[in-house]
Amino acid sequence: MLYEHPATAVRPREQDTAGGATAVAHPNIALIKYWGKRDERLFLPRTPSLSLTLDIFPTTTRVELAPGAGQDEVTFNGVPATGEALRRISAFLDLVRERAGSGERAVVDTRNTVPTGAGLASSASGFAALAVAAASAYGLGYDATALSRLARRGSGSASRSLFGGFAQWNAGVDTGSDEEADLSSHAEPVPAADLDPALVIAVVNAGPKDVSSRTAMRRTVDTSPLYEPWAASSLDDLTVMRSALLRGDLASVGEIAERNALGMHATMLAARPAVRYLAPASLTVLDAVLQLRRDGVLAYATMDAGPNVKVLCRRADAEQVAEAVRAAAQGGAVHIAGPGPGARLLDEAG
Ligand code: 2P0
Repeated sequence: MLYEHPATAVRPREQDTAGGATAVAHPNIALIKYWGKRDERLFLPRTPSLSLTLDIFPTTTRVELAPGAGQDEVTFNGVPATGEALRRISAFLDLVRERAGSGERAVVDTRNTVPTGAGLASSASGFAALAVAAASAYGLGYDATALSRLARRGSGSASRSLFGGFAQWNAGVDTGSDEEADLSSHAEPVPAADLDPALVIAVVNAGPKDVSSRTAMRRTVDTSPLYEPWAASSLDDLTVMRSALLRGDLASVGEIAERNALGMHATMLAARPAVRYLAPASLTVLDAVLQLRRDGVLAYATMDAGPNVKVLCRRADAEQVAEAVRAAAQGGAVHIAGPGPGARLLDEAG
């Protein structure tokens, strides 16, 4: 072992902060879904989407420049990333390096707090945290809007996790210019009256999915006869939901979210070959949500590219809703989330 003089054993603080940064971001759940790209390279969506950023399961990511290293080194919860996961992170860092005019590789340490096998996607919080940490480590000096655009290039839904509470990801303009499209496609906060919302997440199946959302949305756009009608109605859903949010009308917000999600699943079921994420237990939870409504509780379901069901309700009703869906979720875990903060840098003290 090399002897280190005590004075040099601890790296000077300035050196540590100059080429490294740590960021935290939370997942978001779309109430108006992002389903389909019009440009796969730039991650431009077919339609705008609207989400709620959650206050649970944050991802914390540290990016440290590694002068002289030949390649990026990435760990997820301490386990080295390889293959496609490593390639995606490295490709994203290439974009950051291109903008920063840097050739330096990085060491990326990502910690996800989603319980193992919770069956909840972490690409939104993951790429939002990575975008914020990498932009800072490479000295890009981006504001939240620029960071949202950047996060979009890692995973579309990550663009929304830059903002807390309700956020809309704009599809962006189509003028024929890539630059104008890129600049205009980012998320922004959505004004809302106080809805006191909660999302009750019923984990129906925690296993990995057969078809990735990226593949499934591409297949849906390419082959589903129901895709265009859903995309058109999704634009209307967005407009109506924004005014429901403004007047604090949780029942309307919930109704629109539920029909938008069911419609998205219908587009996939009609794809060729069909993509079916819903499991028998998903339908049992949907039945429980209907029963809650019959009992006078405002509860509305939404589902993403998987069998788990998220139920929008009032915070005050969340425990009751959780109890009802727990019975229906056939042994799966149930989590209660509220509105959470946007992605942010952590100072060195954490
Ligand atoms: C959403 N989903 O709006 C929709 C609803 C899943 C269903 O965004 O290809 O992982 O990385 O841009 O963001 C999941 O898609 O896809 C997603 P890419 P992403 O939340």
